[in-house]
Order: sequence, then structure tokens, then C-alpha cells
Amino acid sequence: MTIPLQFSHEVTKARAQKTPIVALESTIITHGMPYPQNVETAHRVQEMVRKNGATPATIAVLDGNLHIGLSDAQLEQLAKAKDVAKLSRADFAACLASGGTGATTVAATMIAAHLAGISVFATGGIGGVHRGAELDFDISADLHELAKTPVTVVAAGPKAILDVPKTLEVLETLGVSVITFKQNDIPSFWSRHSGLQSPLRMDCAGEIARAQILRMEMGLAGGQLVNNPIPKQAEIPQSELAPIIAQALNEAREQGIIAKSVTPFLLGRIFELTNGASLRSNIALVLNNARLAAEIACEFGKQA
Ligand code: PSU
Ligand code: MN
Repeated sequence: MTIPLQFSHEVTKARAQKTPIVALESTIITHGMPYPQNVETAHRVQEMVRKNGATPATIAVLDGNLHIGLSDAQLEQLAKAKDVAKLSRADFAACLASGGTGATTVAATMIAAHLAGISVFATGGIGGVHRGAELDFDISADLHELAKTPVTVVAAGPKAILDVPKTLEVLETLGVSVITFKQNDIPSFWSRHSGLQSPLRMDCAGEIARAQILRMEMGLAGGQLVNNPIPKQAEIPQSELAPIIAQALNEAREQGIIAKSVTPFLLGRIFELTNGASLRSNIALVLNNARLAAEIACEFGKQA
């Protein structure tokens, strides 16, 4: 039996010509942003990757096929679809087996990227240790995937809805390289700063690619998390967001939201409570991450 992989035209061409490719996830499209901003953003992110010298490969499962790169029509269909599964390591293969349709989270996108020979992946923010995880054990499978799969993930830091110090502790335990781009402290998604010291700092894309290549040559499993701070003009200061996040978290608790629904619920409520400002920031940071990921992918091409 073989994995039902389908490559888009442009990804097929990039593979044949061995030019840089950047993987992009699809949960941010189906569960992270409302329509039509989700599909508009997906197009802009793909364009940003192309403009910076790489080919975008948006990843999703459509009718039991694992797509590496989506056509415009497939992207539109996914962005509008309701009841799309949110796939992670646990349910990825089952979705393929049952002919289902699912969006890939950071964890599932890393798995797919690795299968397709793609070393770099751009997203918004990774999942992590949720606040109160000592009671409900809600720790994103994204963290374990970073420990296992050799892909460099460019994000804007752990989402501020999480317990960021605990997320950093788990990443350290799992041996994941946590690198912040061009600053000393960890960015926290909608805000540039968290005040928490980043374990590592790098200032150039070439060094980031080299560290991943050396990691693989040394036989160290797993990838790297690159935290790329949101551009200054697009950030929402932490002090402004803190009460809104607290309210969204309270509502989630009161309404008994659990498991996979927690992150989409919180992102949706924060969007409403900030009158859409959180979405504008989210779009700006994803674009910024796509640019850096393309630069890193180009460096992989030169060094590998
Ligand atoms: N980044 C965003 N929006 C999102 C996500 C990331 O800007 O919706 C998604 C990613 O797919 C990530 C997932 O893997 O949220 C984490 O979900 P959970 O906390 O349930 O593991
Ligand atoms: Mn979770």
C-alpha cells in the first residue's frame, strides 16, 4: 500500500528542479480565521513565499488524499467547508483511510512536510501547554511532534492564550531547539515581547538552516521552533490583550469547551472581543513568518 499523496503543479515542478519549498498548514484556514479572510490570507501567504524565492505547499487532506500544495479551487473549497476535521498525529492516517477531509495542524503539517521532503514550515502560532494543564493535561501534540520530526517551524511564538513558561519547559524537556529571531525574549504571538528569555537567539536565516542540518547529521531527532516577532506596527500590547484573554478563558471554562475545540473557541472569542483587531495582527504575523520561512528554505537549498 502507498500513501495517497498528491502534489500540486507548482510543487511537482519545484521538486523536479530541486528548488526551495515552504510547507503551510490548513487548520489556520479552517479553524483559525473566518471566511473570507481565511482564503484571502492563504493566497497572500502563498504569494509572500513565492516573492521570496520559494514555492508554497499548503497541506490538507481532501477526500482521503494528502495534498501537498492546493489549487485555488481546492483552497476555496476548504476555506468554505464546514465540519472539516482538525488533524493531528493521532487521527491523520485514520482520515486518509476513511476518505475524509481534514485540515492539518502544526503537528500533522510537520508529518506531511517530512514525507514530502520539505524542511521548513510557516504558521501563525504553535499549540502548547494550556493554562491549567496541571488539572486537565491539555498539552498540544505540536510539542511532541517538534521533538520527533525534523522540520523547522517558523511561528510568532506560542499563542498568548497558553501558559508560555510551561510550554518552554516542555520544549526544553523534549529537546526542541527554541530559537528567537533577532531578539532576546520570546514573542507571544499578538505581542512582540513576553519578557521571557529565549533559550536561543539567531539573527540570520543561514544559521537557522545550518543548525537544522547539523541536528539531522548528528542523529538528533526532531525540529526547531523559530519564533519570529510580529512586526511592530501590527502588534497588540500584552497589557491590552491580557483582560480579553482572561475573559475568553473564563467563558471557555463556563461553557465546558475542551480538547480540540479549545484553541478555535479562544481565537474566535478574542477576534470578537477585539472587534477584529486580533485577526489583523494574526494575518500580519503569518505573512511575516512566510517571508522568513522562504529565506530559510533558500538557505537549506544552498547548504544541503
Ligand atoms: N496558528 C494560528 N491559528 C491557528 C493555529 C495556529 O494562527 O488556528 C492552529 C495550528 O494548527 C495549531 C493548532 O497546530 O492551532 C493548535 O491546536 P491545539 O491547541 O488544539 O493543539
Ligand atoms: Mn489541546
